[in-house]
Amino acid sequence: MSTLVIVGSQWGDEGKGKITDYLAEKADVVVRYQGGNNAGHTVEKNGTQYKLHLIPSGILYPDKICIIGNGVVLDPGSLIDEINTLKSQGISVENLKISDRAHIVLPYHIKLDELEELSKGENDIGTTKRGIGPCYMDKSERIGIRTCDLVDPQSFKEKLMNNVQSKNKIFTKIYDSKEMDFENIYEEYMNYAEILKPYIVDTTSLLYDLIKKGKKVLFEGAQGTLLDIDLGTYPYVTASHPISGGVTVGAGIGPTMINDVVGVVKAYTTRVGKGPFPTELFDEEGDFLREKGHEYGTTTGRPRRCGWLDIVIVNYAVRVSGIRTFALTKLDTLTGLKKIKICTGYRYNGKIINNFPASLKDLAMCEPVYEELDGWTEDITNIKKFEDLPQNAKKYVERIEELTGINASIISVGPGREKTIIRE
Ligand code: 2SA
Ligand code: GDP
Ligand code: MG
Repeated sequence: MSTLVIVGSQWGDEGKGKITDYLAEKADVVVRYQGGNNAGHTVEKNGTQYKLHLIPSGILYPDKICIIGNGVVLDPGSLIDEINTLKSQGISVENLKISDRAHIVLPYHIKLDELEELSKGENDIGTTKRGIGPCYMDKSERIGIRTCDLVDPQSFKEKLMNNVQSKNKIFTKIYDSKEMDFENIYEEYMNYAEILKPYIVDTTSLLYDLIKKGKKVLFEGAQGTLLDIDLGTYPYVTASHPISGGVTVGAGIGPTMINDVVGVVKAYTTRVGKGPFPTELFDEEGDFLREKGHEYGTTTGRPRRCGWLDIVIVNYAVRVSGIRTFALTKLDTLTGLKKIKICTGYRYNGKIINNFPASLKDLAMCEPVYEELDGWTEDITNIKKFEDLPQNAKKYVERIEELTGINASIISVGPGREKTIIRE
């Protein structure tokens, strides 16, 4: 049995897509287990960039099975666009499988996401406005509509009718907004059902059989540890479980079937959306990271907030996801900086703490404690062996390893597959 979880160790956009695509070469199956088309995973092959939102980052290999698990919230229109875009780029989606238990995102979820954000004013979360939170809300409220309902016109009609009626009350009475039209949504989604039907299967039994047969499976996390609804910087989080524990419920397998966890760590930190970010930079060094690292949202295009690497956060991710090895990405972005800082702890009430606090009030009182390392100027994007990296780049990686007790077994120095250093 060989299964590996690929989890984001910060606030997302660590390069999970690149690492999943890289590791998928030696795998048989790639599974998404949470989130929806809020995610934007970029994969680069032979200079062409592919932006994936719902489809697992194994899709560029024609022989890999790509599974959208039950824990994903699926916007059918967005998925069909993604399928069509991939097909137009010559990528086969024949091996795509969609869980019959995945909840579907409906237009009223998107409208609610927009209205809720607007009504929060200054206190908005900074969501991607893809309807993700409201869809998971319906799931918890037990009024959600799943893919198995979508392909059952009678069941879909009844559930949709009830939901449109209740959502319309919210739109008109709470938000003073317009009603949505049931017929339009029904027709649109019946078309989607027709297109997606062939892909919809019981993915939990499929996955179980594949693992039992010894197939190699990757579980591709979306977003990151600090965006987890339970363990992230609540309420500035997404509505799902990006951490490795999310795999069991989101893919429908038992914890005994998970063999290993790799944490994807960006060599610095970014965050898109609102919420605390202790090592955020507001100066030209922050701008340097944003421009050199092209730190703009893959889904929304929003500029990402940038800051130094925060070891408190990374160690927290190691603990809550059981990370055993790192894939350290975007080391090349740091090239050219004279000095590079690493946050090794927080100063809180005159003491140094190393644990990430639950309360945002406490977090606001935390001041990062930095260690400063010398930078390097040499281009590292074509380096294939760790030994060949500039001395100071090696020192930076080794210091991260010392501070976390975890080895960076993969180091990424560029967006392409070939820009990857593997350490034996
Ligand atoms: P949501 O839409 O309800 O999940 O938003 C809640 C918070 O989760 C954050 N979030 C993300 N953070 C980083 N990357 C994400 N994907 C896109 C990307 C983001 C984009 O790859 O760049 O394009 O803006 C992602 N998805 C959700 C979000 O910013 C909120 O803080
Ligand atoms: P994900 O959501 O974790 O998959 O990350 P995104 O795709 O949203 O953002 C990561 C961005 O960095 C993408 O544009 C990738 O192509 C790019 N990227 C990934 N690894 C590297 C790397 O090592 N160096 C550089 N320069 N870019 C990288
Ligand atoms: Mg992303």
